[in-house]
Amino acid sequence: MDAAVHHEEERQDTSIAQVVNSELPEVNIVALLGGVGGAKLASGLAQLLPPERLTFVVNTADDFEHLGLHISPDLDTVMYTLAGLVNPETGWGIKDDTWNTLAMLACYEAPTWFRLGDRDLATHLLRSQWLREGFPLTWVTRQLCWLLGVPQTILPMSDDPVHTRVLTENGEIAFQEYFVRYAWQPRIKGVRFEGIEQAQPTREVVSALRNADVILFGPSNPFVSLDPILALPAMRRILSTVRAPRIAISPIVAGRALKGPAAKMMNELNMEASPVTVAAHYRDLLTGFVLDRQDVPCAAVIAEQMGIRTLATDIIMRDEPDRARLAREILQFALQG
Ligand code: FO1
Repeated sequence: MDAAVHHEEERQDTSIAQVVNSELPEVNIVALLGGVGGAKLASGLAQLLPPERLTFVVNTADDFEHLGLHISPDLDTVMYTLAGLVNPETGWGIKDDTWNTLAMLACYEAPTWFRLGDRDLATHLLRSQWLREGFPLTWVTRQLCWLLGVPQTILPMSDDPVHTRVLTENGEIAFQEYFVRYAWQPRIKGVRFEGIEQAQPTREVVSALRNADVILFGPSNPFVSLDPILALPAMRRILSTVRAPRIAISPIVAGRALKGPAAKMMNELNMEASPVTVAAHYRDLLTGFVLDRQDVPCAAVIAEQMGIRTLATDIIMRDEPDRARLAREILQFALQG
């Protein structure tokens, strides 16, 4: 490695150590997350900060009942990622899982479009049993995390059922049907969150947000991953009255989604697939916005038109060191504000 580059990296490492460990030892980070992008950011943060400083508030509107089991895909994606168990190829499910149950289900002509691995099934079996016994999802998630050795706090956004429904050109369908079964091909006309008016953010979520020193909005799909969290009663009011800096990370780079259908959805909803659209979507809740260097012209628009501070950097997380580097840059940016 070039000596100057090495020196620069050393300097950055020292400065984040100062920012995170000595200058501000009491930094509590809360990140609102959903899906694979959110899990990658969580793992970057987990490389930098002590676990007791990290709380991840995760979308549960993707949850659904399948073959009699309660599946919480976004919670599991974050949990498996932090446990070092996630399948690196898909970003969801368990690495080196086997598919014997799925093969047997196929023999019975049961639905196999939602691919449940043999090991992954254990999580759904146990979660479903505990929920049936009356334990809240927050408790179930804490138990699973503890048993898998995940020391950070993962909180479902709510213990109440919320279900994303996607309005397509062919009618309304459940989120996992849209996302997995139909591989997000139907054109969308809108989304709604069934049950959201009756659902409450949990006490744990509200308390984490009130005690946060920095609140991050992960690089997740704004419409189906973060909007369900933000649509919970009182959530927007809580977020706009806390003093902590609130920083969103763009899920869009150069007109394309980092993963999944965010850009396609924007096009179909007659919006430009751009970080400006994402920043405008959260506008009144944000104090800062992180976008990719490739979108640097958008930074000026966001800063000037919305009065939101911006950081342009490389936001594509290709590997573990990338995740830690981005997390570090985001925290430095947040804590400068
Ligand atoms: N995503 C897929 O694209 N295909 C699948 O078959 C699939 C199965 C699956 C099983 C368990 C789990 O926890 C997640 C799974 N996912 C699958 C991912 C998941 O449904 C989506 O990534 C999220 O809901 C969107 O955030």
